[in-house]
Amino acid sequence: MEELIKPFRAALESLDRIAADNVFRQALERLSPIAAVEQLVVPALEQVGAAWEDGRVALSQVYMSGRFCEELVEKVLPRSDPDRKHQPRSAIVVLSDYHTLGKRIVYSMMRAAGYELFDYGRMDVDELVARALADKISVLLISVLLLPSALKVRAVSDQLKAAGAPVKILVGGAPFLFDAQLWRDVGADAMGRSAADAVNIVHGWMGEMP
Ligand code: B12
Repeated sequence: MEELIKPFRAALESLDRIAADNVFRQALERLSPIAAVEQLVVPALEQVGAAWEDGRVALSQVYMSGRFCEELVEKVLPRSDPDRKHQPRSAIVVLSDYHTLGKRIVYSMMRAAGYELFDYGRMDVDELVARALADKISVLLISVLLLPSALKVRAVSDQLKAAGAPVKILVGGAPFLFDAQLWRDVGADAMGRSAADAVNIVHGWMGEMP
């Protein structure tokens, strides 16, 4: 897959949607859709992000790369699987910031693995707490890519605990990848590095739940 990352990234950075689509199709000839996303799309976007940090690409290129990838992912990841699992009431959300691609991938992967969960889209703390309580959520997946958003998980956790709601919080996204201790500091129950982690962790929790 390594050899496809370079041309895929080049296609993204030159805003060549057709070339990006072609490289993605080549990946799909060898890999499942979710594996193609995790092994091609995610590393390529990370490299585009790193190039932006070094001043080698413009923010507009990062933005368009994200948009192209969203379209590709939307086309190939299944929205549902008929073989649903018995499971705790679950929801996924982007807390406060506007980085939506990671959440979309985790959501699709969870659903492809047979989990049904609410997609809350993007919310701020108060709205999220109110909605999770109203929906009687037991497992809350939170995606953030900005550090200030990550720090807000603490308020979500505290408010849910104060309301006596036994909600397990699973977090993921860039700030938690940069700082391996951060998930504990903000009161989460676990951190996942990938969409596959999300499935495995929730599966593990199911065994512990009534
Ligand atoms: C694309 C991108 C954007 C796009 C977003 C487009 C979109 N629709 O999502 C745009 C251009 C809009 C953008 C804007 C900004 N961005 Co930006 N962006 C990125 C970039 C390059 C890639 C993010 C991405 O989509 N990756 C691909 C997805 C699939 O990966 P992912 O989100 O990490 O998700 C995977 C895992 O983390 C995990 N995961 C994610 N969520 C969850 C949840 C759970 C429960 C689990 C288990 C797992 C999990 O699974 C996913 C699949 O493998 C990152 C760089 C990086 N290293 O992450 C910066 C980055 C996140 N951005 C950053 C910044 C600073 C900004 C801006 C403030 C820039 C600016 N000055 O305007 C704005 C803020 C916008 C806002 N208010 O939210 C910083 C954040 C630093 C920080 N931690 O605080 C980063 C890290 C770049 C950097 N190193 O500086 N950005």
